[in-house]
Amino acid sequence: MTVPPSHPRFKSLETRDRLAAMVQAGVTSPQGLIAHGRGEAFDYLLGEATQPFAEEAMRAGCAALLLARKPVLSVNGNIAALAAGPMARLAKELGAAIEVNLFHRTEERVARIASLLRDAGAERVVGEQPDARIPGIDHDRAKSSVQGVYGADAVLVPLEDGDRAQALVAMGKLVVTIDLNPLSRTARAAQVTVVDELTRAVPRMAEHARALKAEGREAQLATMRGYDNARVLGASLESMAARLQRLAKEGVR
Ligand code: PTJ
Repeated sequence: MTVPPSHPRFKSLETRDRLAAMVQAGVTSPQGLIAHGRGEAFDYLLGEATQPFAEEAMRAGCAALLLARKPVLSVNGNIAALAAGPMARLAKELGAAIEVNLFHRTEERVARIASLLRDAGAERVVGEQPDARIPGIDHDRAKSSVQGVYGADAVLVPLEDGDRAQALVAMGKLVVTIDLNPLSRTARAAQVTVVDELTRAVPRMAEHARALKAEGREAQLATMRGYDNARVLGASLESMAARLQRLAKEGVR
């Protein structure tokens, strides 16, 4: 890392360095860098901060995953690079398994990500020996596991491909995503969309999960009943639009 911590964009530049190193280490796909850049652009529009509509979605997503019989968290190359430890802790809070489920799948990358997750403390990691296919998806990215995403009734699929998110919904699963782009097909297909940055959202979701466990099943059910993803997606767009209008009025310096 050549950028000093005093640089005003230090965190962003440090994250880019980490992703670039993880591409070289064979964990993240080169395409993951492009996906990250798109996310960064939307994070500017959010003000690079977790907004109330994201908190609401995180709480609903955690309630859904706690109420599920078989909750599963899906991890790809970007998530492994940026949030392996927090995903392992979230899985523990939710009693969930983790599946390494890749868009640009290679067996070497699956194995590296699985061992990264285990080193970070994850207890139940599957995906290395896929034994099922997600219907309606061509190519290797359909590969899944009965003990993982395929057999789950609720899934957290952050930074997900739109086709696969739609296929998971079509299988009858409750789909929770984290995606900075509220216009993406995944954001619109999911039943719960957390419009927030991954490294802010995952640790915060672990806190919501802990709180909801203490509140009990009735509170979890009430949280889900009161949740409306279309309203939350609308609020995210309104927040971005309002911020742009405010900046346009005040003058961007
Ligand atoms: O490791 P693989 O092979 O499974 O590939 C993973 C990527 C991410 C490359 C693949 O799933 C992909 O191409 O994803 P998309 O279709 O580009 O979607 C990624 C979405 O995540 C986009 O809508 C981005 O805006 C969003 N995004 C990117 N970085 C972040 C993010 N959302 C939250 N936090 C981020 N850090």
